[in-house]
Amino acid sequence: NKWPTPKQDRVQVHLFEWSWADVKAECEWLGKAGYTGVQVSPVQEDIVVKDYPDRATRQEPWWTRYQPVSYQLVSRSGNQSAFADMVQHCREHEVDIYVDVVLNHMAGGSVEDPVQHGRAGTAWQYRQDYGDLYHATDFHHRQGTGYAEHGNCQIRDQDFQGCYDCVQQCDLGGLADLDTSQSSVQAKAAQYLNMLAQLGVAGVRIDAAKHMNKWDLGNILQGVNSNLYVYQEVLEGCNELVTAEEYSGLGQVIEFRWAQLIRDRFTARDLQFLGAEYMPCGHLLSESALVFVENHDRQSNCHVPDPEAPCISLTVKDGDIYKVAVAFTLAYPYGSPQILSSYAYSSHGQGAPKEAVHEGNGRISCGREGSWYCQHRWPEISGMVAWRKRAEERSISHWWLSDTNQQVQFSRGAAAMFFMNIAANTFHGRLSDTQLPAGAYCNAYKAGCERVEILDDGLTASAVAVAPDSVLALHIGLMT
Ligand code: LAG
Repeated sequence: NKWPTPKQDRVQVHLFEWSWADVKAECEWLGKAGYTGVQVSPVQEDIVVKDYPDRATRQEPWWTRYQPVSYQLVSRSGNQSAFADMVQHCREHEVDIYVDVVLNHMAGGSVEDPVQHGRAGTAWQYRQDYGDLYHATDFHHRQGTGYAEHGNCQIRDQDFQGCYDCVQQCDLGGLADLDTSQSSVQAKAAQYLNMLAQLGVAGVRIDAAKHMNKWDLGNILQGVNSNLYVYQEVLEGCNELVTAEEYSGLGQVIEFRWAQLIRDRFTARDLQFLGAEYMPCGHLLSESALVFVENHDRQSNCHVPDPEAPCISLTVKDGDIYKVAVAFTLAYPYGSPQILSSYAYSSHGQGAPKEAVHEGNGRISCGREGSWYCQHRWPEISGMVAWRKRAEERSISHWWLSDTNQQVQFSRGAAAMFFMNIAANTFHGRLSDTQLPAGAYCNAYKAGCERVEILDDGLTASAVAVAPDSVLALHIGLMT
């Protein structure tokens, strides 16, 4: 298998907009906590935006990174040597680095735009030249809506249901759409991936994969001469012409329907119909799916109301119920989970904090006003990463749903037990058979040790109390 799929006990974190130095400083802790990979923001040269409203306190809008100018490794996060240094250091701590690669398009604009310079100084002009890398003939030129302004058609909402080729050949929001059917374009993309692999990168997220023909993408990946772990962004809505399933032969696919299911069930506060089989309009096989509760795009849609892109995920701003939903995603044996680690923002493109504050040990200081959330460090999340690791490949046993549909309990064999309460009141009672060996356990969802004793018959020795929107999670790796 050229593109190895990760085992189920893998959990990766997207350190959104972190610098290479900050990722490097985090890796030792990440490895110990059980994280096996980090997705970093796009690494290639991007556009420079000088004029933006909050430039006194914030970096440029995060989305500049999705507008490639060249494949040189120069970004806000650092240069190539800092990147290579991070990759090596993280590998030493058994943490893989995954790069978000943007192969569908180059930087956007309109045909009137003058020559500009990218972050590494590369001269580029919309659709005409991107340094020596791409020129006008490397892009799609398809008639249709928006052609006059952009020199190519623009993807319209109705295309998702009505025009398969438009989704893949027109521009995504003014971003110059590469004609990936050309072998010379494929070769350049493959060369970029090979360069990353050479530096020790273990995997790639393929940005906007839905907007590239799967055969073209397959050809690009054929040109890669090492074992890259591939996961593809195919934002499948229901009833769309381009489907997530089509891409599963090339690697994993980000399963947006999981995020949808999670949001639906947890906001309805009803834990019936919770499981892969209830995902809206189908689901990928577990080994093909990458699952998440929140991602960087969703955070922005949900935090900043956008009539054109309504909020369809739970996000960090939902508070305790979000933590429970992430914990459940980590406990449930479906797909490979990705945790988003982000910062608070209040407008769509808002950039990362300008000055990251650091702790004495060199790691980012989290949780300050306007700063990084560091969701991956929260005990509710990191404790569940360790839980998932202990559960290994075991499947679910003893699923129990309360009469009110607001508590669920299940085990992963005799290794791990998960109980969640999303009622407005504290749950008091003894748990049903946990399957666990007798002994004294700590709740993996909480910092410190909230002690729970399990008897020979797998039952709790006494009543437990689980607060509203909270979890009791036990595993054999956390006994006292
Ligand atoms: C993705 N997946 O398919 C990324 O997850 C998503 O974050 C990217 O959009 C998108 N595809 C393109 O790679 C982001 C922002 C957009 C932004 C774009 C390019 O969500 O808002 O567009 O990156 O920077 C921006 C402006 C647009 C403008 C466009 C072209 O917001 O108004 O039309 O640039 O100039």
